[in-house]
Amino acid sequence: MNLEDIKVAKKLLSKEQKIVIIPHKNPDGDAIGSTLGLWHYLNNHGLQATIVSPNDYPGFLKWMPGNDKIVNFESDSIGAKKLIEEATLIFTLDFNHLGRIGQLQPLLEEASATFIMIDHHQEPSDYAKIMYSDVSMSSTCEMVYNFIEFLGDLDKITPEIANCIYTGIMTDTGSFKYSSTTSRTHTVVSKLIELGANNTMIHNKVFNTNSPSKLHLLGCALKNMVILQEYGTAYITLSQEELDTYEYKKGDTEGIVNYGLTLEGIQLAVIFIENKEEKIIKISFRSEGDFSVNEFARKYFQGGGHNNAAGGKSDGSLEETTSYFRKLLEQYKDELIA
Ligand SMILES: [Mn+2]
Repeated sequence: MNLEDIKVAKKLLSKEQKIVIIPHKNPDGDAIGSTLGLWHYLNNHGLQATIVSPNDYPGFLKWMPGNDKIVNFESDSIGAKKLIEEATLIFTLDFNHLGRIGQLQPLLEEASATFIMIDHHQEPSDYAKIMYSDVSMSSTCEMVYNFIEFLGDLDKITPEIANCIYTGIMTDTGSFKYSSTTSRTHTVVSKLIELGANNTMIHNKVFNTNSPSKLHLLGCALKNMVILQEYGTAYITLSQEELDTYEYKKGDTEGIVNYGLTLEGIQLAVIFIENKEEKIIKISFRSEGDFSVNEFARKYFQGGGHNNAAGGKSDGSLEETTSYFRKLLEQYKDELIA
């Protein structure tokens, strides 16, 4: 954020505003942590703000303080619509393209509010008056911390805010191990603990709430894993039938894709998940090193994300999608085993 943007943001927040904060569809720890962290900050500041989520999110994120105040568009579309129409200021967090918010897209396109974007994904589109976009950041939560610092308010970070922001940094960095984790990330996290973040509690709430069926689903996924050592690639499939067998709930497949990368010599890990209702195959990509799954997902699977973590989808069947994927790998053989 440059000085001019900080000045404009300060000015906007010094006036009475009707503020709406929006995370992306299928919000993850970073999306919910950053929106709630910012929400607490604005509220404590005496500003009127509401979070509107495009849809529901996993239970392991619902312990965060303020969670019960989040308006879910799917269960209260009339209320959500009114909030967005009447908003004077809209923050969009952890995404940079209005195509990432599902059914909220037309509402935001027509909104008369001023937009502020805080995000760390590539290729931001141009809809915000203030664009705090930085792909070098570990997480949007780290950027919300910076945003509060830019406004000169680090001393206003309460334990609630610290817990929310810590959660998003932790989940987006794979517990501080991805290459996006910098010394600055650790400095921020250290500050957050000083300010009251309870790191042990957060790890327990996020990671130690598995259900037996979720672990059984993980077992099924690992059994299904196909290892293509000659391409440095491992992929997992989960059919709708398998999801149903193990009583799949939102969030149950989160993180499974990463297991492929724990194999020696594997650079690219992918999971293909059938969604009969939406008639798509949802895909997550992870890579180690230089292979850009962002480019790969953008080019072939209607998606994108970061260099080492991206998502996409396919309209074909599970079998069609994996055989298309296997064909594509031939072109990338050299890159993948380099
Ligand atoms: Mn993020």
